[in-house]
Amino acid sequence: MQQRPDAGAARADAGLTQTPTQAHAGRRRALKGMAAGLLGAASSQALASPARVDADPAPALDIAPWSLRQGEPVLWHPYGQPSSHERDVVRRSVTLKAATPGAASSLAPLHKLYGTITPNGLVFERHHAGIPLIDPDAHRLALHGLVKSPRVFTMDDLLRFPSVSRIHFLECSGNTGREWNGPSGQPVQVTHGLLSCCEWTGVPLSTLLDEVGYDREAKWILAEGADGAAMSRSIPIRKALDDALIVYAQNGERLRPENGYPLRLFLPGFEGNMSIKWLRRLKLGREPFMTREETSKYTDLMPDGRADQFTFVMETKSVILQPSPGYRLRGAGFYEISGIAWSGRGRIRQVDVSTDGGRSWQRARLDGDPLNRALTRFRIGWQWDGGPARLQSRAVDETGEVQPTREQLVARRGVNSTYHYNGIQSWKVDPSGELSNA
Ligand SMILES: Nc1nc2c(c(=O)[nH]1)N[C@H]1C(S)=C(S)[C@@H](COP(=O)(O)O)O[C@H]1N2
Ligand SMILES: [Mo]
Repeated sequence: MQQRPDAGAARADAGLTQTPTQAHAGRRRALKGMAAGLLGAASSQALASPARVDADPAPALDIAPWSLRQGEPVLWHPYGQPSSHERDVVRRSVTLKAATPGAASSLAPLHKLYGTITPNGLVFERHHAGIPLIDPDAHRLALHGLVKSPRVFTMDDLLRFPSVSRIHFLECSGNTGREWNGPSGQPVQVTHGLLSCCEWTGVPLSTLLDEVGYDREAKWILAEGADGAAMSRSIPIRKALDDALIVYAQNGERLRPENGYPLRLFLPGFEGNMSIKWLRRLKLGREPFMTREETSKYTDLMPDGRADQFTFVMETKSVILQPSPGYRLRGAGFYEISGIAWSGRGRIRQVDVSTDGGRSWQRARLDGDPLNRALTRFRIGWQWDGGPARLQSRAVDETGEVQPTREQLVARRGVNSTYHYNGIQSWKVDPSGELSNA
């Protein structure tokens, strides 16, 4: 066996060999910063040290078996995989009450995601007729209707156009729908998991419209998928010219089959349903096309029995992910509360957090500069006194739109709606440390 370099020296470089007294003093400094209740943005950062005050460092500095031998070879997994210890960080599926087995969705494990980008293997899925496995060489995108020169593009054609990469969230308008009638008892993966955020790469739709010379009479575009559901929606031309993308890559690699490979439409901030996957056709017309998905479905039934149609924008919303139901707090003391906020109207301006069910609020700190129509991470320190608590977050976007309480939402829209629920979410904390959606 090979001789190891001096492990102690290597660890001293990494700053891990503090004497117990040094560690103790540092810890005391950190603890002094802890006021009662929520800790504001400035003070909380220094407090998140997980080290135990009286821990004896000696056993922890023993050499572990994996430090004494060669590790797995390079290309252990030619396509990398998470640690086997993260086996439970997976999408969960829900089969919907539908006549076909392909009508299903899977939910992203938001409670185990820590930044704002959803890894490709964990992006939520919503299919109306399963996942078509498409040969990219055989795939075509037709652009026709009110245009000067109709065109059929191959994937190779599309890859030659000037491209952009942008970070945006994608949310199904059915997300959080089960909270309309009050707390569902479900954890955040189930209540909010029809949500992801990726870096999307493709061609601006406006570029393709210029290419075919669109007629100024055209006000709507029909987008149609190549799946068995032939999913189709009408897109206002204004959105198409503004920020719509014809996407072929997510998070740096080509789209996954379940997210639209080889080509999808992407409409930033609009309900997920309109971002047609496996895109095969765009047809320009004067009127909306009144497809099944925008007449019978994806409309919002109001208390007076009428339905709102073409409710495209996903409203201002936020949710606490850590901690959330499934987590258990281990005793009174410091915790960081962290979650995500987003708005289909633009950037997140502010997120406030309450630990007393909305009686008092404190401003959370936002990571970096919030991006347009993307998830924004918020964080705030919390000193739990060990008593009952109720954690809530409330987002405000750059247009001044404030995330409503469930009561405010119900007063405006009744409880007939399925889609577009963006109410403030509440996690109950028991003195035992157990969290629940109650
Ligand atoms: N062709 C096609 N496009 C589709 C769908 C579909 O079933 N077929 N589902 C829509 C719905 S309802 C949503 S919420 C999003 C989900 O995208 P994702 O599966 O990549 O998360 O795709 C939309 N585009
Ligand atoms: Mo959806």
